[in-house]
Amino acid sequence: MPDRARYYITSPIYYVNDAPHIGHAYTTLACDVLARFMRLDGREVRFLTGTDEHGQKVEKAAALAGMAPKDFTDKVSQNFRDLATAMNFSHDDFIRTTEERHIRACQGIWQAIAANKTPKGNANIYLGQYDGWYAVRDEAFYDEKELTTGPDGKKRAPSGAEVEWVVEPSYFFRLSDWQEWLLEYYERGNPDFIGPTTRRNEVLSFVRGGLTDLSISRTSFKWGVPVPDAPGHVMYVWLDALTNYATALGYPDPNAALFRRFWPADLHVVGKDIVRFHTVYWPAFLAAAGAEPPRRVFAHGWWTNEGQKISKSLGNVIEPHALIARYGLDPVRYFLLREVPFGQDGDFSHRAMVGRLNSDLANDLGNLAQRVLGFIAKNAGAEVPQPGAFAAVDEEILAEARGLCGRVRALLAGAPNAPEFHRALEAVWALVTKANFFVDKQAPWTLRKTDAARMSTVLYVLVEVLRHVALVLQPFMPDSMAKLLDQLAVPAAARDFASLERRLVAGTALPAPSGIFPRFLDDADR
Ligand code: ME8
Repeated sequence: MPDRARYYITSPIYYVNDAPHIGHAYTTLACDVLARFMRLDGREVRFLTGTDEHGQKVEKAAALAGMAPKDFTDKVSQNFRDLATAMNFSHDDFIRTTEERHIRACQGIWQAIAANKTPKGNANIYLGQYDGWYAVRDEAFYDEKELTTGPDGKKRAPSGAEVEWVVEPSYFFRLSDWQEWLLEYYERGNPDFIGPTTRRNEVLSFVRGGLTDLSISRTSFKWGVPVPDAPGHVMYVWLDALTNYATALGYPDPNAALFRRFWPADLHVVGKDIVRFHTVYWPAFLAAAGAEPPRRVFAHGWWTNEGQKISKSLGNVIEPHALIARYGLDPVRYFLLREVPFGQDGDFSHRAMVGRLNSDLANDLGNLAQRVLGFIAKNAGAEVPQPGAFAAVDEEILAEARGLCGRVRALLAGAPNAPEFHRALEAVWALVTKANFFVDKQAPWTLRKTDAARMSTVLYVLVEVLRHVALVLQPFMPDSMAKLLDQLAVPAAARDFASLERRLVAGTALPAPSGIFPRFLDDADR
């Protein structure tokens, strides 16, 4: 059973410097599947996504496009909303950091941090001067020791981003005073805070290595949230961006109903590039502001395209709308979460995509549904068959079907490695494979001539198995599974996970079946 009645999940908010690509779709897709799963599982869910619109990187992109930052961000943010619609995301809120509610939240968190002391009794914020390296692409400050010098003589951050030397007056957050507090939090306070384990280990060793104070205001440009009572200072874009997770629940209003209901976040899903911001800076900012840190941050890996890094300059950006048009939405959703273990890097290739579509979806699941439902339509009165007494083999596969949701729940929500989408889908396919064997072995087409009552029982077992599979797969492939559940005549009110306990009612009329996953034919196959 879920450990809490409520569930708050967030995706990163994406920079509006560029068009959305498959990487952005991937992270929010993972959140969408979890949000849908938890809703079906009876939890009250809040799922947030949105766009990150301040900072030097966006200001530069707007200038390059010859547009005022606000006009530019309006336009690009809309592209992310369109992506969310095209991907069938079920977010409850879409936040933009240029909204008034967010400016208020940022200034509120700043004031709360400033009003409190560090665990060592010092002021959390002090005025100083930043003399150091900054990478606009990452919107991140780097220590000299983290940089490498390329053959072109330019210094680069570990991400490959170019850095520039910055000298400017700046407010600092006394992060150095939070080092022991953070280590205590990772090790004892909340051992499940960071997943997967590889990332957890990296963060631990980074923090053990010592933390330097963090510059949290900039004075050399204007596109940001004004620091309260500090003319000329705008907030560092990461303090601004991270605060979005609180803004969306009504922070800093102490009476905000959503904040009281849903804080702290159950899960921030992020890419591995932004782990440090979410697992070092964010819990420290929150603790300094007197708010509870999130329960868990999970960092997934990086997609490449046909073996190559995805980048605009290489011209190989995978555009989600094009993928959906080519393969269909649900196959894309399935592929992204099935192909690569969540947390590891993965490669997108046309071949792998078509392999999954044709083999897992069209052959295994599509074919199972089609052969069972097609057979019933033709030979068993086009209605839910009447079962007789179940044989041991029937009981066995039915028990496996009844246990499916629990197995998937453990893989999606049980620490330490959750969410493990690929293993959850493997668990579903283990049952699909078993059901296909069951059809072959029981051979209803033979029973039709020799033992009609047994045929009816076998078919009943199969539609029940299909019902479990379709219900549990809804979060992954909502449209296709709605279609399959329609074909099983499962009423809309019986599609949550509590309804897994029910059974199909013999004699219910079944509509004419039609294929759910057409095979993908390459031009060469046509
Ligand atoms: O970092 N493979 O925004 P961003 C997998 N605004 N995921 C990828 C990817 C790839 N090739 N490319 C991008 C920011 N992503 C900040 C976040 S949150 C408070 C602020 C995904 O537009 C991945 O989730 O650069 C990564 O963390 C995110 O996009 C970065 O998006």
